[in-house]
Amino acid sequence: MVRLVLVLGDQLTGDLSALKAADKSRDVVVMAEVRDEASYVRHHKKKIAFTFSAMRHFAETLRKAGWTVAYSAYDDPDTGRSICSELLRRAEEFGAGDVLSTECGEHRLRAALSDCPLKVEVLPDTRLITPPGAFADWASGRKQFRMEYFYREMRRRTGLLMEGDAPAGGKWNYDHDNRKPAKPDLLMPRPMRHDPDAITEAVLDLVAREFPDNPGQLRPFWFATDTAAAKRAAKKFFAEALPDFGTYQDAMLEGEPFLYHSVLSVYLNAGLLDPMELCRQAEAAWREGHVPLNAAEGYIRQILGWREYVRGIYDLEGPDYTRQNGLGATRDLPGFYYTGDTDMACMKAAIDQTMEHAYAHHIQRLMITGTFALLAGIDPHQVHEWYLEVYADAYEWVEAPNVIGMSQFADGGRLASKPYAASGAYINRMSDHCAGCAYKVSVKRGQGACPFNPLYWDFLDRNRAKLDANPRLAQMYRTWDRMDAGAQAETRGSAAAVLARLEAGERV
Ligand code: FAD
Ligand code: DLZ
Repeated sequence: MVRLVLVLGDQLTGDLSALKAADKSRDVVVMAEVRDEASYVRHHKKKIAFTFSAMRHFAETLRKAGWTVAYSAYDDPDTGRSICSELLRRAEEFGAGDVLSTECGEHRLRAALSDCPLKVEVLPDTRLITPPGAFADWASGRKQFRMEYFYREMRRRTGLLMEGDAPAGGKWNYDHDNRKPAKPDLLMPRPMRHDPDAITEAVLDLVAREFPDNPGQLRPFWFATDTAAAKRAAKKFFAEALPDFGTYQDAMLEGEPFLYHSVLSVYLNAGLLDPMELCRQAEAAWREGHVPLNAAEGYIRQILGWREYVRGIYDLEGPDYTRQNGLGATRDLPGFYYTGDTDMACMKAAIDQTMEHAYAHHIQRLMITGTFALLAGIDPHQVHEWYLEVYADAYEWVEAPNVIGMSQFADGGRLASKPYAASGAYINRMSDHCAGCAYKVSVKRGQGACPFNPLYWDFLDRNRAKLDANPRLAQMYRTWDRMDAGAQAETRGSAAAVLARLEAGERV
C-alpha cells in the first residue's frame, strides 16, 4: 500500500530519516504550505518567503531524484488549513494508509500530529548530533544544567577538536579570547547574497499579497533557498569571516548587522546545511592552518554545544516551558520592538536590522533587545513570541530556551547560571552605539541617563528576594548596598520614570 512521507518546512534534507525509510518507487512525499504553520505567530515576511521558497526548491530536487511529490501551495483553494488536514486529503487522493514522518521540532506540531486520525510513524531526527536519549541521560539527576559540561561530553563523543582524550590546545573553551570590540573596516566580510530566481519571485509576490500586515521588510530578499546555494554561502563564511569569528564574536558596530557571524542558522535550521558537516569544516580550517583555534573552537561550541544543548532542554522541559515566568514579569512588550521608534541607539540598530533582514546576531539578541526586556520586566511569553516572529531562523525548539531560559531567566536558572543583566557600560564597551546616542551612557540616573543604567540597578533591587542568593550576583548587590540612600532613591525614581513612559506608550 502507498505510504505518505511527510516533509515539513524545516526538514529540507536529502537524507531525512523519513525519506531514507521510504520507497521512492511507491510512496508519495507530502509537502504543504498551510495557514496554521504560517500563522501560529505573525512571522516576519522574509521568514515566510524563505520557508515557502526553500520548500518549493526542495520539492523540485525530490522530483528530479525520482520521488512523487504532492505539493500544496498556499494560494491553491484546495489546500487545507493544517498539516493534518493536508495528510488526510492526500491519503484519500492516493489511497494511502500510513504516514512516515521525522520527529518535528515543536511540541505544538508534535501534539497536532499525534491527534491526527491517521497512523503516523515518527522516526528520530538524525540530523541532530546528539543521539536520541543521550541528552536525557546526561541531564538525569541534575537540578541545573550547564552547557559547558554537556559540550565537553559532545567533544569527547564526536572527537571534534580532540587530541586523544584532551581538548586541542589544552583548553576546552577559548571564550576568554573572544571579547574584543570591533573597529569599522572597509574589508569587513559580508554574507553571500543570492538573487531571487523565478520560484522565489513567485513566492515573494504571494507573501506580499497574503501577508501584507506581517512584520518586517520583504525586499530586498537575498537568502539562499536550496542546499547548493547555502553551501556556497558557508564556503564564503569559512574563507572570509571564520578567522575573526571568535575574536569579535561579542562585538557590535553601528551599520554592521553581520560582522564576522556566519548568518547560516536560517539554512541550518531549515535543513539545507548539516550541523556536523559545518563543525568538521571548521575543524579542518584550523587543522590546515587557515584559522586560529579560538575561532574554530568558538564556532564549533555554538553548534555542537549551544545548539544541541538548547534542543535537549526544549525536549526535556516540555510544552509548558514557554509559559514559565520565574521573575513574575508582567509589563507589555513596547510597540517600538516592531518600529524601531526609540532614542536608544543600540535598540534602534538591533530592531531596524531585524525588521530589514530578519536577522540580528547573538549579542544583539541577548544583550540588547533581550537585556532591555529583562530589565524592564516585560512578560517573557510576549518576548518569546516576538523572537519567534521576527527571526528567519526562529523555530520554537531553538528560540524558546534562548529566550525563556538564557535571556529572560524565566525558568528560574535551569539553563543559565545568572541573568544576562547589564548596564549601558557593557554596551559601550562592546559597541560604538553610545557615541551617537541621544542618551548619555556616562550618566547613571536622572536627566539624559542611558535607560539601561537605572533599569539595571532597579532590576536587581526589584528581584532581590529571588536573586540575591546567587553567588554570581553577590558583588553587584554589594555595590548597590554601598550606594547611599539618596543615590538609590534617585536610581529607583529614574527607573520608574522610564517604566512609566514605556507603559504610557511614550517615546523612550
Ligand atoms: P553565528 O554567530 O555564526 O553562530 C554559529 C552557529 O551557532 C549559528 O548559526 C547557530 O546555528 C549556532 N548558535 C549560536 N548560538 C546559539 C544558541 N545560543 N543557541 C542555538 N544555536 C546557536 N538561534 C536560532 O537558530 N534560532 C532562534 O530563534 C534563536 N533565538 C535566539 C533568541 C535569543 C534571545 C538569543 C540570545 C539567541 C537566539 N538564538 C537563536 C541563538 C543565536 O543568537 C543565533 O543562532 C545566531 O545569532 C544565528 O546567527 P548566525 O548564524 O550568524 O550565528
Ligand atoms: C515556519 C513555517 C512556515 C511559515 N510555514 C510552513 C508551512 O506552511 N508548512 C510547513 O510544513 N512548515 C512551515 N514552517 C515550518 C514549520 O513551522 C516547522 O516545520 C514546525 O514548526 C516544526 O518545527
